[in-house]
Amino acid sequence: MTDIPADHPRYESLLTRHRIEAGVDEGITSRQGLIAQGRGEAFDYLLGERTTESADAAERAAAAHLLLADHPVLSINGNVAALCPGELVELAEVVGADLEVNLFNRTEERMAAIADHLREHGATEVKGLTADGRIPGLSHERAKVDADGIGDADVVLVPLEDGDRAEALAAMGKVELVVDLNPMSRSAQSATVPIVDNIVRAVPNVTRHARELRRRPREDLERIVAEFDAAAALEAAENAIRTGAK
Ligand code: PTJ
Repeated sequence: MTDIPADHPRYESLLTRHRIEAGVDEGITSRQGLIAQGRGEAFDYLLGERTTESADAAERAAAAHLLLADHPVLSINGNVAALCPGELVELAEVVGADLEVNLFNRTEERMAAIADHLREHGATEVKGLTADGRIPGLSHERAKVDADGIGDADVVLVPLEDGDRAEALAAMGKVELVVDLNPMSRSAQSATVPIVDNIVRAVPNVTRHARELRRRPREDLERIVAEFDAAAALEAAENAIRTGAK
């Protein structure tokens, strides 16, 4: 693999791409994950590869939801595991969430490889391998969840999710925090909180907000959640793509 010079104008983007390639080589990321990454990169390029003001507000609202939750769960797929495993473990610790491996293209080998990878990055418990729960309305493999994980969660962070599954999870009545660079995707459209930002920037920023908010009274968190407007966030993201607005 060629070294990327740190002064390359798209250094971060190329580094992220290499993490996905390594994920495929290690059996963590699916080959379809490469295509998903390409789609994401195109939107990130149009967004200026930065966290917009509206994405930052969504990340703050997501942090408030996670802190208010009775049982928050962070759903991990093959792309997310390759891109920011340590950052997800840290967020789970700060908000007291479970980590659950939940794959679109589920194989036992990838489930185990991702769970091991998360443990190597500090996770103590990783859910998803029991698979004794189901998401109603989806075909067999894609529907599998842990009954005491996503099955029981009231708030779920679902990054880079297929639209179909995001909608099915939302239909279960869960508060769904979606990270997706495409504001027009069905996942972003069905989210309680759509975060239109790159997962590598979004997760550390949700953690930063959670650290800042965790000592605040419950009423403050409830107000942040109530004031968040998902439709306005999607509109602001689309506007940022079209006009370059902050
Ligand atoms: O590991 P698996 O088997 O669960 O499969 C995961 C993928 C991502 C392959 C699967 O869920 C899939 O096919 O997803 P889609 O339908 O391609 O959707 C992925 C969405 O995530 C697209 O809207 C992309 O724009 C967006 N996306 C891609 N990379 C990033 C991203 N959003 C935020 N950060 C990224 N780095």
